[in-house]
Amino acid sequence: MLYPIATESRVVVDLSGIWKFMVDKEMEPIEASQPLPTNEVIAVPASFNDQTVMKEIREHSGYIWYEKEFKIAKALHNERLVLRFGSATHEAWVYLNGKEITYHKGGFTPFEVEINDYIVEGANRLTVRLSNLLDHSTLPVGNYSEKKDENGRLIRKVDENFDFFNYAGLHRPVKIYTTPREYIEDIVIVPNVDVAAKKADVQISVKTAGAFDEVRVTVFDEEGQQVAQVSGNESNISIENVQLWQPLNAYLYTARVEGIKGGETVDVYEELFGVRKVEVKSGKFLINGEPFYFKGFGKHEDTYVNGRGLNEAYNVLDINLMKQMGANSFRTSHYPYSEEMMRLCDREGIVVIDETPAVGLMLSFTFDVSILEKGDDFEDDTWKDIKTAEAHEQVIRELIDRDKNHACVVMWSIANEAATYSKGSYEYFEPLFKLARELDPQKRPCTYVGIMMATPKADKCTDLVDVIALNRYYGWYVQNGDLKTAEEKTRQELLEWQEKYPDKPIMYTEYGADTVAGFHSAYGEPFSEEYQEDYYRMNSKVFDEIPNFVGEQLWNFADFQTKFGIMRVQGNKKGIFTREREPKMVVRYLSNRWNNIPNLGYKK
Ligand code: BDP
Repeated sequence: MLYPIATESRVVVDLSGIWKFMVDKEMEPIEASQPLPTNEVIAVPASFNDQTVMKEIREHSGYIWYEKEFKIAKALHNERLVLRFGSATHEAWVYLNGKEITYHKGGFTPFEVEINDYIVEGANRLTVRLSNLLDHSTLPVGNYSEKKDENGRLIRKVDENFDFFNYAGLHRPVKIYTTPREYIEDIVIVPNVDVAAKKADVQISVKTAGAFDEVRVTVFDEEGQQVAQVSGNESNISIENVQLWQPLNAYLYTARVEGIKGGETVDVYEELFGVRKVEVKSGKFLINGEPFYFKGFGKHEDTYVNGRGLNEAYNVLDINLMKQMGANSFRTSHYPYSEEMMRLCDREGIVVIDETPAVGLMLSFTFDVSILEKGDDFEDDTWKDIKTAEAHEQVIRELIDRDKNHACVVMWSIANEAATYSKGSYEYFEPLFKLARELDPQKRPCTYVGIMMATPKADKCTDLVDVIALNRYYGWYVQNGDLKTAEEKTRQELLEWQEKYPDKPIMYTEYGADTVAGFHSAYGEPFSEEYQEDYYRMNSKVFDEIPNFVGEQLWNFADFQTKFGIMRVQGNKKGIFTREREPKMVVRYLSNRWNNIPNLGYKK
């Protein structure tokens, strides 16, 4: 799916700004045929939750309505008009001038609809009904319940089966873009690189709607110099002396695609792409033929006021903080991030592990791993109970369709902390991995991020992954305050993985300790800034001993909002930055470590 951009043939109208807003109390029906009966307002894009000061709105579970009027310039009425949502969390019914025109389920991927048939001259009324409900069939997974209050009103409740606040709303830009009636529908770019020869063959496939006499593809380098020009929906261009896209040293070519008819360019779209090669070989993760070492983070889209809504200033700041620390990568834990962030990472050379919103696929939880390790047939209710396969398949399709051309994406993460220690998990995941591998034109490595209980003995799905990605909390959730034992456990488990799967690279995709900024302890007690630093020093030491250990992505980049609970003090405090992005003490240690670890060739 193409990102909406303005070109010589396309116009983009941004519907960001102030919308009408109301929470649906479900007392009486709200008719989309009538203007929304409210004077409340809300900013888009953003989560609605933290813009309101009313607890019952902030924590509302159920339906929410948005509305905005817009006009379309007469000059555009003959163009194809497409309404596009960057995301709508989690489920959306869209009405234009009172008519339902589209529906989408899944809160982190874009969707669009042609609106020519519904547009009127003058004011158009766009109404969106959203649901923020989650259950055992959705991604993420929520525990849904309902009850009646004393007035007989239905109260719905979602108990997040995951550790982040269930922010909702129109989180990403809502735009109308135009194309000519005959247009470029999609572009697929697959670079094949011969690193030694400094040469690349780039396959470019163009999907068009309509009958063009010619589809012309012209590739430009960053200086705007033409590199190649070819014709056809399926073409192959060769780039000599190719400039590679490297971690923290990005280089982007531009493919200018034109649909030509009667000698005229009817439609034009420009897609940026990087040329790089990603492989997993003999326990190494190679980028452009060299062993890459991941240094970075699990993140969240989470900022004050905006909640999970797009916040481009924070995106830029976060990447600048990463670069200053010598970090080179992050994982889009635990859902696909905005397209704006992915474009920024392409341009900044930030390496991304791109994750689906499959989080919470686990209906039992224990740190007592001994019960799992007794035999091969541990089974909990997860895979009998959970009904997420359809949503999972849909989001894999949508995510790969959206992000397939991004140079920054080097691996897909199919899920975070699923019950892969339970019987039934392999049967659930095997078709999803197959699908992802089939769909990805660039054939990137795939993984899932494994939970602590899924030890080398207990995990049932490791055969499916290219990289063993582990979330481990030795020294925090277990052996809390005892870093000596935690160190032994860490070493022992990593060695066990390496021995069992000598060809699979191993990395940490989470490890961390809750730390209250400003809390100090002469004894290095848990929650203090001293403990956080000691914890990271201990882990680093072990990482450096393990040859196949190819990366450290800590948890979390910044403190973030979660649901309430006795384990959380206004959110999760494992950030190495506060939610405001003030550094905790450990940032100095990690900056020093990471600035001294090369991106490529650290562990030859
Ligand atoms: C892991 C989850 C992550 C949590 C983290 C934690 O993947 O979402 O925030 O642990 O407990 O289980 O801090």
